[in-house]
Amino acid sequence: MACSSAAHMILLELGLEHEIEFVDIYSQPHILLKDKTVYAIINPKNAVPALLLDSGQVLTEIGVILQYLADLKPSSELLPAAGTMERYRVMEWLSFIGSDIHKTIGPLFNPKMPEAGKEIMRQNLARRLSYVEQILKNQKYLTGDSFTIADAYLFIMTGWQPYFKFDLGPYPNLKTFQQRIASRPSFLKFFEQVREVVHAMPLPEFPKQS
Ligand SMILES: N[C@@H](CCC(=O)N[C@@H](CS)C(=O)NCC(=O)O)C(=O)O
Repeated sequence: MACSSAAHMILLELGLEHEIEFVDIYSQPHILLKDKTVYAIINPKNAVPALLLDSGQVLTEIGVILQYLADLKPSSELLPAAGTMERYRVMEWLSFIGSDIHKTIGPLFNPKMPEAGKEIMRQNLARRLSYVEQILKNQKYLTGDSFTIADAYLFIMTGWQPYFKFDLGPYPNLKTFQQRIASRPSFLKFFEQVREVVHAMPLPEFPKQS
């Protein structure tokens, strides 16, 4: 259920042929579940996702991988054409989710992060999600009424909240957005594919939060 799940969902959304390798990012070093290959050999930055292309090149960074995939099938309309203002709007969201939401949530998973630091992160997150909540008041998705790769990314990020006990109660529009995407065939198929792995690898116990 890491951020890489957004790429997995988009692969299914686009119907692109692919293989998924699961990575245990709780083990040190991180390893591939399949054969215990040390993951840093594939991505020296040691973070998922990494996309191995037919050319042999490895592409990393979720915001870029999502654009790369969507550009393979422009007819899917998951991402407007390069150079258009609509495209920059999606990129604007990808950047905001990546730097201001994703990296605010990450520390909440870290058992070594002091509670006071986590509280600051939760406050920052609340401020940023309030902005998202306002946007979703009058439209179904982040950039309007069409689902894009940015929605998949936000969906995976905010789907983490039961794990770090961040209450989505004050964000009813965001909750509706979550439910809307959770009923997409791509998510249902994704969940079917990861269910066994997720159940076999429960997340570590997180310290209780006030
Ligand atoms: N800059 C990377 C960050 C990806 C990232 O934070 N991945 C997390 C999972 S959501 C991870 O692999 N963490 C393991 C680690 O940092 O050791 C991106 O945007 O793709």
